[in-house]
Amino acid sequence: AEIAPGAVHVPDWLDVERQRELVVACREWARSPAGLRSARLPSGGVMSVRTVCLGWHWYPYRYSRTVDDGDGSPVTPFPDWLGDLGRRALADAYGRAAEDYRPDVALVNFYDADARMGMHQDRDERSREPVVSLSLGDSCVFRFGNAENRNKPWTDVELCSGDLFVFGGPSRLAYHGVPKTFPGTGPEIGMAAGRLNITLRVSGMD
Ligand code: MD3
Ligand code: FE
Repeated sequence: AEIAPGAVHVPDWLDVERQRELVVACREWARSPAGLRSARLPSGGVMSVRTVCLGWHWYPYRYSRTVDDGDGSPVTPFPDWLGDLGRRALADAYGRAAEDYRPDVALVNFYDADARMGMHQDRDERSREPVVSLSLGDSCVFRFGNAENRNKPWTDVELCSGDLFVFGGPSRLAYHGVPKTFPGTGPEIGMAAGRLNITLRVSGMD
């Protein structure tokens, strides 16, 4: 379903076996040296979501090759198979070839029952190529807003385990957030609890 120009939701895109494989991969990434951490905001706040970065390290509000706001570990590489998955995702969502889509960053966000993500824009990438989002585990309310400010109008969409969402074109700079998750709603895919979201992006870095 096209929620807005360039914002396409494909429910149930990943079958349960693929979801399990991604959960296994996320667990390995979380154990790597540059593993799960809660980003500290310049305001002094700490994000309630915990994140693993692949390819490039993201911290508010830039990208680096090493964990510059932590112990300086090298960032876990972005695997080729994840780029293939991103191209298939874009092709399925937009119904067109996507061989030229070359994501080089993945942000893996883990939400426990209390975690939220406030309304924000993703503008730290130096490219305006689409963002691919994959959801695993508990369902959530995903709030998709407008490109002008963090306020209404917005559309609330329920995102479930296995759902794909692609944000490109005029939707790439829309404000968005996750005001709520629904604990205990996830399928049996090897996650004890919580929600995972994987986003694939083009950093525009070299
Ligand atoms: C719309 N993640 O990592 S995914 C983020 O569920 C982020 O963890 C949320 O927002 C999550 O920055 C939402 C959906 C999403 C991701 C990136 C977008 C929507 C987007 C970039 C531009 C526009
Ligand atoms: Fe975002």
